[in-house]
Amino acid sequence: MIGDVKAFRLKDPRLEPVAERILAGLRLDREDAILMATTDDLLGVGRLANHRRELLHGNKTYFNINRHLNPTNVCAASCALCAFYVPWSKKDEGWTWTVEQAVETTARDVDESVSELHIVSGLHPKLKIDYYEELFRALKKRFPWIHLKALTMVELDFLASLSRLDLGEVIDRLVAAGLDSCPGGGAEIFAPEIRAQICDHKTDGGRWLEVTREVHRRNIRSNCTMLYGHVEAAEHRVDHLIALRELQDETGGFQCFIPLAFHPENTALDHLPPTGGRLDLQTIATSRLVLDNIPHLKAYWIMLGEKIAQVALQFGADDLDGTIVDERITKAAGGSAGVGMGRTHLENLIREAGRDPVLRDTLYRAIAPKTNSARSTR
Ligand code: V47
Repeated sequence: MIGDVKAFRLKDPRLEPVAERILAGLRLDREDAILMATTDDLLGVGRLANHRRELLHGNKTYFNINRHLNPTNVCAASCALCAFYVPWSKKDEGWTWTVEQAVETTARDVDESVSELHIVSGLHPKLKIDYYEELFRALKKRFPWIHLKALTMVELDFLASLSRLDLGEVIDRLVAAGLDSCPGGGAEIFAPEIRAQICDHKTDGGRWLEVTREVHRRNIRSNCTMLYGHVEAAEHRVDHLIALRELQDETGGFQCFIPLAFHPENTALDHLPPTGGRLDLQTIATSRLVLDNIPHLKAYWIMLGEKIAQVALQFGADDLDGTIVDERITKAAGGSAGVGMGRTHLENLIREAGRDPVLRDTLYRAIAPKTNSARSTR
C-alpha cells in the first residue's frame, strides 16, 4: 500500500498537496475535486483513486447476476437526454405490459441463480401505485428469492403526485408490496441550468435528494448516479458529487455510485459526441476520491463498454454491475456493449484486469459459489 506521495508518480505538482490529504485520509474540498476533474495528469488521479479503492476493497471486484425489467417506455417527461421513451401521444409505438405480461417476460430469463431484478419504467400517466403494488406482489410470489431493486426517485415522485398520495405513504405501500431497494437513476446533473437543457420537465435536483432522504429514512438502501459527457462542465459534476456526499453524511443510505456515460444517438442531443475513454476514467477516479463516504463505485459495463470498464477497475471502481440480459435504455441510445453477459465472461473480465471477482447480492453480501454447478447463469 502506498505510504509516500512520491509513489503516486504525479506529473502535475498541483496534485501533491491533495495527495498528502488523501494519504492522511482527509476529505477533498471543491477546489481539490475540480483539480482532479480537470488536470492533464490522468494517471496521477487514477493512482490516487486506486489507493482509495484498494483501502476500501483490496483486490475484490463485485458483480451480480441480475435482470432488467422495463414494464413500459411510455413517458410523460420527454427528456432530451433519453432515447428510450415514447411520449403519451404516440403510446401505441411503445409498450406497456400488464402485470401478467411483465411476470411472463421476466420468467423467460430468470432461474434461481438470478438474485436481483432491476425495474425502471417511463413515467406512464395511467400506471398508478396499485399497478406497481400488484406487479411487485406478483413478482415476489413467482420469484420469492429475488431482490426487487425498483423505481428511481423520479418515478417515486411521479407516482406520489399521480396517485395523489403523500410520498411517505407511497414508499411504505411499495415496500409492503415487495420493494427491497431503489436504483440510482434520474439524478443526471443537479444544476438547474443543465437540467433545463437535458431533462427540463422532470423532478428537479433538490426534490431528487429529498425523495432519497425519505427512502433512506425508512431504512431502504438506494444507489446514486451522475450522467456526464453532455452539456455539463467539470464544476457541475463536482457540485453534483458534493451534493451526494452531503446527503450520504446525513443518511448513510447510498450503497453505490454509478457514473453514467452519456450516449447521444437517437436523442434530441444527438449532435453531441459520445464520451471518450479519458473523460470516462477521470470521472470515475474523481468520483472515487470525492465520494469518500459511499462504499461502492460501479463501472457500468453496458455504458462504458467492456474494455473501459476493465481499466476502470484500476481507476477507483470496484463493481461491474451484472449479467443484465435485456437492457433497453443504453441500447436505444446507440450503446453497443451487448445485451447480456455470462457469469463466467464477467469473472474472466475481472480476472484479466488483475482483480478477484466476488459474486454479490444487491446489498453487497458475498454469495458463496455453488459447488454442484452447471447452473444457468447467463
Ligand atoms: O436514469 C438515460 C440514464 C439511467 C441515457 O442503480 C442515459 O444499480 C446515457 O440509472 N445515455 C438509467 N445514460 C440507468 C441507471 C442505472 C444503471 C445501472 C445500474 C443502476 C443501479 C442504475 O440512465 C437514467 C438516466 O440517468 N440515461 N438516457 C443516455 N442516452
